[in-house]
Amino acid sequence: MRVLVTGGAGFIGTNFVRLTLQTRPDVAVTVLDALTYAGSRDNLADVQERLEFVHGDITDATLVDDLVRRCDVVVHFAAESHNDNSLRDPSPFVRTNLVGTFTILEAVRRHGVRLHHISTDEVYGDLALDDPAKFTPSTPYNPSSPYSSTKAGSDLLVRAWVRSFGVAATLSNCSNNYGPYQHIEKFIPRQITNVLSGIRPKLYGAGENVRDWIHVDDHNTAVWAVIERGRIGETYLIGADGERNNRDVLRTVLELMGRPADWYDQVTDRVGHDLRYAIDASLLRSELGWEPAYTDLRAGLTQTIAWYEQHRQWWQAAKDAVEARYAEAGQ
Ligand code: NAD
Ligand code: TDX
Repeated sequence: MRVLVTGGAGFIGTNFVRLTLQTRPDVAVTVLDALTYAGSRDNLADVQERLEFVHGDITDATLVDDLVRRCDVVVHFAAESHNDNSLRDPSPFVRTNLVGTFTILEAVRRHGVRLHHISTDEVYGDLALDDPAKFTPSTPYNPSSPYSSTKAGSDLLVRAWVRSFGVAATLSNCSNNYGPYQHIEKFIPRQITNVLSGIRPKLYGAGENVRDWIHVDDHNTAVWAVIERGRIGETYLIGADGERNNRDVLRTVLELMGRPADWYDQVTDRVGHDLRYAIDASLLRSELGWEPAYTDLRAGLTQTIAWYEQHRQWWQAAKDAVEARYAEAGQ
């Protein structure tokens, strides 16, 4: 079986490719990635002999058609993925997340190729902090940001192509990932690399917003469960019951890194900041028999901190520019 992994040089895609090469020797991998600021070929340098790497854009219909024609399954990770960037400039989000997904859909439709579309819980909007409810596959779509609205639009395109054209697609909407290779613009790696650089961590507002954290490897084992055993047309929510508010996560990082619990700055809050995300993954667990391996966030954070300590050369060059961009927004 040949799998085409779009966005395979980004955070989750890199981990997906590495997991696939480790656990599925029969699977051949082609990566299609535009190598934006968020993707790097170096992420796959030590496994490059074992895959085909194509530097290209998912909106390039001719290229996408050729690659899709030669594979059995497309796993579609490629996206613009950061909310704060989408508030500064939404245009690449519309192009990649909407036009790019449309381009992939037209190619899988032409060639009858199976698609698994990767999405986010943010398409459902947010929950109140005191609401015991969680997101389920029937929660109405209500996205808040340019990022989440373009992901929501991409999901709706996939669903429509399943219904109207019989495209063989599955979808998954996952909660917040953490782990190795995550870009340092994101919350957890930003704070770890701040501490490693002697910079005080930056918490938006009071830090009461809740995210439902999952280790990236657990996300990717769930993606494989859906590819192998999921029902066509179905949406699977992926989460590992990891709800924590941002202040608690930051205090745990500070403690694990030997800093005082209050060694951080409260900075300008994100505009339209979603309050809480929480995933009900019972369909994934009951129907597909998936279970997460990382059930202890502290242990997962310890491993992640060690990775950033040991991979300074991976993030150091980007650090000043990322922090300068945040500083412009008072963050
Ligand atoms: P990322 O930003 O780290 O990586 C995105 C990758 O896509 C990069 O390698 C980039 O070069 C590539 N890319 C961007 N535009 C492209 C284009 N036009 N053509 C080809 N490649 C392009 O993102 P991530 O955090 O790894 O997220 C991957 C997917 O998972 C996204 O679809 C995202 O919405 C979804 N997701 C992420 C999370 C999370 O917590 N990070 C949670 C749920 C879902
Ligand atoms: O410096 C920061 N300080 C801070 O308090 C940053 C960068 C973030 N935050 C807060 C904002 C959020 O409440 O931390 C939380 C997590 O922020 P992000 O890492 O930017 O993630 P989020 O906006 O929740 O979206 C993430 O999860 C869902 C991914 O970036 C998306 O791609 C995914 O779809």
